[in-house]
Amino acid sequence: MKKALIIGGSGFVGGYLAAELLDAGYGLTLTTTGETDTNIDWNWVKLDILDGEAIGRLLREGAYDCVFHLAAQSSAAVSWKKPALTIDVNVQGTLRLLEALRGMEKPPRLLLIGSSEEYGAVTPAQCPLREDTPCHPGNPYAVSKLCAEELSLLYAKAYGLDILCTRSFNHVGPRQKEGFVLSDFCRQIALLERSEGEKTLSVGNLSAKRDFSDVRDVVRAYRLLMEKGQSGRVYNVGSGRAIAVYELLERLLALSEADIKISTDPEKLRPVDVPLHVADVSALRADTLWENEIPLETTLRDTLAYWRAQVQGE
Ligand code: A2R
Repeated sequence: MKKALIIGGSGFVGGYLAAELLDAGYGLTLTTTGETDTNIDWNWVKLDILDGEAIGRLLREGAYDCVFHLAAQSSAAVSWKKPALTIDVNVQGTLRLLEALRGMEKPPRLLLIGSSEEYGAVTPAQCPLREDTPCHPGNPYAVSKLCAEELSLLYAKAYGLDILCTRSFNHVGPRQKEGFVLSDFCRQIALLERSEGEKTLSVGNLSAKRDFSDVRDVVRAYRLLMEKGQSGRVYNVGSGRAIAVYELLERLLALSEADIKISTDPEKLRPVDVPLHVADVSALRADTLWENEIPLETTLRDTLAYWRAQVQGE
């Protein structure tokens, strides 16, 4: 049985990745900075990624075959408010992990999870974005992710480490936190469905087109990359299809019986919003035979159902 470690297992993606790996027969350990007595069926370890000694100990004692590095300050919006924390966790944390790996006799394979935010301001003519498209990160989170990726590729080359990286496009689904567009829409709709009087949903820029995938498809791509991906390379993970945010909203509203109006909130408009981000996923497909399987309709229904359950009692 292959032994896997998920660093940052307690977040949105970690839970889905854990289920994917357990289903595929992996032995699994997950890290959290918080309490380890929740989800008692799973093997939790407490870890702060900034504690280099603790990472080294965990890797040596666990003798893992593979490590999925998910731990991050994962919000671009928060990164404007907390740039130092973002750089600490995303860059310094990754560096601590790389240092621990290079000190090992038989280091495990590492999959570093990056973000499409690394591409930043690109023109529609550059889409679909290939992994060799120049990156122009437009917020501290994007800078931190690109820096972590560059460090990882450098360590892979310099020290012969077995590392591969993703640039993951928008992934969505039940349990994603507020502050991400689909969760925000679903939560508002669920609350409005329970409210009296006029129902108005507040939105930001609806014209931006993004590449949305279901998180359950995304974690399958992570497992397949770990099993079949080429060492030392970066892979886009996305659907390869762009959908306008207004279309996402229209399709969600069609799933609700409530009569909901839309109003634009200037606070939610970004000073610079890139009109189109869509992935070229030919490398991921060629190397892993991965395809998106879950239709967007299913993702929208499941996420709205999750938020309807969440807001009960609010
Ligand atoms: O604090 P916890 O137990 O919630 O752990 C979070 C972990 N994390 C850390 N782990 C170790 N040391 C730290 N100093 C530290 N700070 C945060 O990162 C949690 O398990 C995870 C982040 O979860 P989410 O915010 O829900 O991110 P999500 O959506 O699961 O994204 C996974 C990856 C990230 O690298 C994103 O940047 C990328 O996918 O898009």
